[in-house]
Amino acid sequence: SLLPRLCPDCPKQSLHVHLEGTLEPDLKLALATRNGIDIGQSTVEEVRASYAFDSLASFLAVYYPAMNVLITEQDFYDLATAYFRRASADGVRHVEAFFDPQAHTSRGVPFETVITGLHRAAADAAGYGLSAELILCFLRDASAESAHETLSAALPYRDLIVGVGLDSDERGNPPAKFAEVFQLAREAGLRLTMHCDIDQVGSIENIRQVLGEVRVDRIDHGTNILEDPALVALVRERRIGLTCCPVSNSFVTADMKAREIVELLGLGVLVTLNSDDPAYFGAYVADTYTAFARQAGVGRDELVQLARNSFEASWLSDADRQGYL
Ligand code: ES4
Ligand code: ZN
Repeated sequence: SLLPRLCPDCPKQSLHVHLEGTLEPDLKLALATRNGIDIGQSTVEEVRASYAFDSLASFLAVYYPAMNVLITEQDFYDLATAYFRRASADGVRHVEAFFDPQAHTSRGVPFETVITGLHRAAADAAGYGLSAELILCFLRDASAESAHETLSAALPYRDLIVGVGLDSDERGNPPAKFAEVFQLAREAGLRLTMHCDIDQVGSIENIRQVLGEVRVDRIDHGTNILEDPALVALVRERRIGLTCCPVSNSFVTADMKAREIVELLGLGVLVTLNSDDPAYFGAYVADTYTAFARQAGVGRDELVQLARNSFEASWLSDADRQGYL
């Protein structure tokens, strides 16, 4: 049988984590106290009990209100620093982390407060052996106009972010809705990725859009690409990384997609394992590797390949990448 943790220390990268999804109950309570906010919960157990859901919609309904405790630059610093330190303990050497500025600017928190706190945490991570980059994620259930406004707010800080992504509720919000703002982001020198995970027949159309019209550099989730062998061949040849999140999938789709991940790995696609929202789904990166291996029935060799893939799929410069290999 498998060891409890198969790959606890093998070097890896974390390419699909939402920093707001790393808000652990103890930090949520501490920030609520610090900011004088009544969140209706006063113990870690109560907060943990509130982290309950069984679908994407019920998850998002818990996830966004929880962010109300994030107000000051220091709050964003503390959030990201707790994650970066935890990731470092899992053998993670490099993180490319999402943040959702619209979830904060819509509450009156300035973009500058968010980016300044997160960037300071990313810069300080070098002090404990981790490099960290930030990916600005647009909310796909907000308007394209709101995404444009967010990109405009971000451009003065362009050097503090490596790319842009797209998250939240995919249903009815296809990639093409954001093709123009993603094109502007590319012209500003940013890398592109989008969540593509909708769990229903016909979702392959969203994958066609991200690879065709939008021309992303990575796809977040994306295991349903297996529905079309021509698209599988395309991502393999373009070396487009798929940032899969099996434990997250097990919550919001009741399926880790382990069989699909193993199949894609066998086909030579650049699949990687990631934690998505570890404070909510209960697994950071090393535990995600272990949970996947158990479900998939694979061993250390496959996990090492997945960890290697995470280095190739990252947006490090080739020179920086060599330093890790
Ligand atoms: C997310 Cl699990 C999931 N799905 C879509 N958007 C998200 N943002 C954070 N977690
Ligand atoms: Zn995600």
